[in-house]
Amino acid sequence: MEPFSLATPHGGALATSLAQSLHMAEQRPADEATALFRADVLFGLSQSQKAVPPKYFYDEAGSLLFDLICRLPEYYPTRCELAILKARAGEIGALVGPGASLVEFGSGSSIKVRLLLDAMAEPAAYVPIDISGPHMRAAVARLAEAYPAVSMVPVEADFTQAVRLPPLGDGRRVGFFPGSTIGNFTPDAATAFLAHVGEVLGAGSSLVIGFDLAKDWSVLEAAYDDRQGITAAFNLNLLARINREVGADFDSSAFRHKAFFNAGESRIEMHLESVREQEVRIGRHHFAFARGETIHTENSYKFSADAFLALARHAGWRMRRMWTDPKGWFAVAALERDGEGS
Ligand code: AVI
Repeated sequence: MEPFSLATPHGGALATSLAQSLHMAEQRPADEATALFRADVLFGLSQSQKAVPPKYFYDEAGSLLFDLICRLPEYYPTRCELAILKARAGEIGALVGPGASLVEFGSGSSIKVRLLLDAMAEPAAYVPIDISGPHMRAAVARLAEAYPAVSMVPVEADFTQAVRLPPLGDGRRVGFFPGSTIGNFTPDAATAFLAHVGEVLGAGSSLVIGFDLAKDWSVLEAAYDDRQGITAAFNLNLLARINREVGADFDSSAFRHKAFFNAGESRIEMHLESVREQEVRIGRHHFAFARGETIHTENSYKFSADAFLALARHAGWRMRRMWTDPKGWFAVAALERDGEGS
């Protein structure tokens, strides 16, 4: 099996093997999850470019802040993607066919999935996979009321790790990976992840995936540094979480949010910049920060349609359809596993 890199800002460093970790991530006890978090933080802060993987943004507060980000006037991806899904839901439902199970990777508040469930003929099951258990369970409870005929099978797991699906019967499986979360992986990790998704979903599956398109940098930078400071709070919340769960002594007021477009890599980078020289302690570990030094917390890649297609092809998927919003800022693709289907 291919090695599979977690979505660290620099990728590869936390490479793990799917073969080694084929246990169900949702069975991981809380203390084991905390030990992993601590190890990732210690490792990340020991690098010459300090870094913390973006998956740790999403504790309860971070998930709520992310929901607020999605409603910001500057943060266009959610609005553009919703517009595409609304306009194309019928076409997507027809492509998927009747009786399919919908598997959402990183489901969050499970809002966009309603558009697909409404458009699908007799969906059999909805399987949200998310690292933020309480947030996901609240969302699933709301969905269960609205879709009583659909089995709700939430899986509390880190979807960047090896995940095994619960038994879902014989129907077709359709993956759903909206929001351009694929852009939070390095290109190599994105390819490995899409290949992994193909293996998780199995033969005959398809994947509906959203990805953000390259555009004017001023639009991009405003979307990741909003005027209300919500994205800054989202980024800084990571330090509060590290303090609380890992026992660090970060002074959040001594760091500031920084977001910029790296044109060479076609990605927005988010960092936390130290506003002064300082030292941070985690147990017996000490981390020195120079003034202006940063912790790299997230990459958000912006694709051309061709670049995305090439990436998907390397991962064993072929394009069936692709749609964009009227401004051409965001795209949704319907992919199908190579060598299968019509
Ligand atoms: C989840 N992900 C696709 C978001 C993005 O746009 O990269 C996370 C985010 N970070 C800051 N704002 C939104």
